[in-house]
Amino acid sequence: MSTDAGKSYKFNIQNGVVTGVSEIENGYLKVERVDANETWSVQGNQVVKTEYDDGRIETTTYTDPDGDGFYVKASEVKTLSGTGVVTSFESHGDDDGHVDASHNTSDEGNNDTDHTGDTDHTGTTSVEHAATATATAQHDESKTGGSGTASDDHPDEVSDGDDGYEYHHTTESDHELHGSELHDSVLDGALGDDQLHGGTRNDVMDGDDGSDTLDGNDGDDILVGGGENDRGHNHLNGGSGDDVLVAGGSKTQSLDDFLNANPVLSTALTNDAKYASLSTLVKGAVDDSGGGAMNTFELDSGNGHDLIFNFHASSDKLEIHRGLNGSDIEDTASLLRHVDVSGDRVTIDLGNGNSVTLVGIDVEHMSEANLAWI
Ligand SMILES: [Ca+2]
Ligand SMILES: [Ca+2]
Ligand SMILES: [Ca+2]
Ligand SMILES: [Ca+2]
Repeated sequence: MSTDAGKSYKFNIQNGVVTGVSEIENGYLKVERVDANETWSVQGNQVVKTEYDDGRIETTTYTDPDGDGFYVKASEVKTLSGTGVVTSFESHGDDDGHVDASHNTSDEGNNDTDHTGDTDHTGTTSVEHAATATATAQHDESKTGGSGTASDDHPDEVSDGDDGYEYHHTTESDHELHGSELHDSVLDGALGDDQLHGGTRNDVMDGDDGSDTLDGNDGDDILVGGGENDRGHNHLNGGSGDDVLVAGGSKTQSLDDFLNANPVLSTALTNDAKYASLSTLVKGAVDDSGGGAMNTFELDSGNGHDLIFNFHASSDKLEIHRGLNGSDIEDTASLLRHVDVSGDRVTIDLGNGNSVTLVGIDVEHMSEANLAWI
């Protein structure tokens, strides 16, 4: 959160146990009380705080990139207690221990051991996602992908979950589903080529196999092109709001590295029935090839702060509207002026307070072939 800007932390660590916490803010050191609802642990060179608050588990990771004993907050993941549903995922940038409270953007600092404290990043791109505010513990709808054949009766079934979501399913091939304007929706594609249109609320959409078109519309949405066996050509557009977009096709090595470094996120994605394709993807084998899937992520004006996961440098593309947000982004050269690379993350400032961050990607193999322009 922005209130964390300007803060760093010092930990007393004895025999691998955190025995004291101090917070340094604007040069002042303050000894923090360790509340009963929080536990601290040392994991490698990271310190992890787990806090239970109002039904939520908040896991905060602190890193000390330059080894000077002053830690900074690297990431913060909130999940619903008992369900593992991620309600908020946030990475904080601070590569070299200094923070500038006057900025509200910075590059991502999570897991950036190879980051060399580079030069011109301007603050903190804090990407925050709060799409899934409710639990799905009771929802045991296990998406099988179906047979791909049309169902006789209700190809477009709608049901109210007891989790606040309205569930839209289809067992019919090449179907079109529309989310609700009143409720958060789950749009569940089948094996064919589906068109999934989110409503204005926070939707969860999963294309599954086939060449799917996913349009999140307003709200903070989660869009998944398909699982690890997806061979489709998927087109994903989060729309406005802060969306999480996941490429269909095989799991990349760098995504796996990222998930391993963020087990809370991995567990949440694996457990939640709403992410059926993603769950198989998380558990699947690493194969950077993409397996023949092609995913296109369309970026237009006012996209908010989107996160893209499982981007395959071999086959996936960002499709960028020229001059979006009134920016000077017109081609590769102008785009590169807006790109900030931090470890296996690439953040592009798309202008006017909008950005996209590709998380856990194979930066070395990215090329112009990963860009398309419209
Ligand atoms: Ca599909
Ligand atoms: Ca698909
Ligand atoms: Ca939506
Ligand atoms: Ca968006």
